[in-house]
Amino acid sequence: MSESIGQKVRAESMTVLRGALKELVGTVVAIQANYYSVKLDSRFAVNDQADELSELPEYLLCIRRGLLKKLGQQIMVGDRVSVEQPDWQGMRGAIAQVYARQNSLDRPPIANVDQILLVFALAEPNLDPHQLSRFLVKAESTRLAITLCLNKRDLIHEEAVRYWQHRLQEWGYQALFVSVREDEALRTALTEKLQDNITVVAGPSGVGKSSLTNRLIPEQDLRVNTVSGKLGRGRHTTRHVELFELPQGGFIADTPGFNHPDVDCTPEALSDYFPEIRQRLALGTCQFSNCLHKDEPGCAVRGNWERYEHYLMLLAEVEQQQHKQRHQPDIEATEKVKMLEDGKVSHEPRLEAKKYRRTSRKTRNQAFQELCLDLSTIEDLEDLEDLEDLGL
Ligand SMILES: Nc1nc2c(ncn2[C@@H]2O[C@H](COP(=O)(O)OP(=O)(O)O)[C@@H](O)[C@H]2O)c(=O)[nH]1
Ligand SMILES: [Mg+2]
Ligand SMILES: [Zn+2]
Repeated sequence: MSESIGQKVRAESMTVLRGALKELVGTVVAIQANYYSVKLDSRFAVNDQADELSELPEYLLCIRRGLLKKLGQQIMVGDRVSVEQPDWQGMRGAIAQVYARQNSLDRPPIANVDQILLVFALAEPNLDPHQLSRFLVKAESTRLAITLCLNKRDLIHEEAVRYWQHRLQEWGYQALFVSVREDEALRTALTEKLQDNITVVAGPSGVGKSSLTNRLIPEQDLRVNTVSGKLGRGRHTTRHVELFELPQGGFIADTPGFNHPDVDCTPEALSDYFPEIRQRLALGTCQFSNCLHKDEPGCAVRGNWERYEHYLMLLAEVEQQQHKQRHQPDIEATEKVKMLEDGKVSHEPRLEAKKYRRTSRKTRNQAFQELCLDLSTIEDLEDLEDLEDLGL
């Protein structure tokens, strides 16, 4: 009647934008020294004088507010933060608040990770089922969601693709088959998995992790996104952890590859990292609650499934590790010394406690560290505050 739909929508979006801009919120995408590159959630603000929408810079180079420093509040890549005192012209700001983290990983140091994109190649290098299993178990032990992506589809026949598809389905994984080199629609194929998530890419070297990441990020973002660029340093060093924004929303971080992750969980935890075992235990229970599914009677897991053999091999490996740890000369760590009522001292092995201990966050972080290997922690150059005095 009076208002056109267009006007109404515009008025509503202005209200939303006004609301959003009461607090500037964004995601930390890179850190260097005491500078934090923050990707803002909203790209537009209402210009007060003209009452018009004006476009803002997407990224602000921020320092940390003094109070956060005093509180010892660390800021990580992936953190959600609020920004104050924006200087739109100079594209600067100050981080005033860090929102609670959903999770955080030690290496690479990234907060609020939603999933691991595990990349393997179907050929060059050949897909080794044992290596894939090892990576999958390692990834599962972080408890993050896993997307398995098999690359270099262009190098093998369609028949072989179907073969792997079926085989991995039996393992409990719905893998994506792609060719980073040839798929025109690569981005579309991955959109659903990556959209609005923080994804960390992992996998052996040479499988196409960096090629994949680079294909997904628009060229101009590779340039503007970076703190190091603004500080006049090189963009891509291995020590540098950086989230790149995806056109469809969400962020992705590449990691360097390596080939043989250590599986270092307890023997009791291992079964939880196999979808096939989880599935079997959902349908039936083993006779013994502490069943390791090896040769115990009444086991619901043991059987004729492909990766049972992988499970047994990894179980032997983690049992051996545990055995080594228990027989370390450090008695304090492996024995519980107890004073008995009659004054005698008993030495109990600490086995029981360990056995029923759940995988700690620490262990999961370590798992992730090894999965992504040698991205060293960014040195937090807290002492170099004087750079701020230079007006940076
Ligand atoms: N044939 C083929 N080669 C690819 C594909 N994706 C990547 N490569 C090649 O695989 C090699 C390793 O790629 P890179 O991205 O460096 O692997 P990363 O070590 O996992 O990061 C490079 O020579 C790429 O050009 C693909 O889909 N098909
Ligand atoms: Mg690489
Ligand atoms: Zn069992």
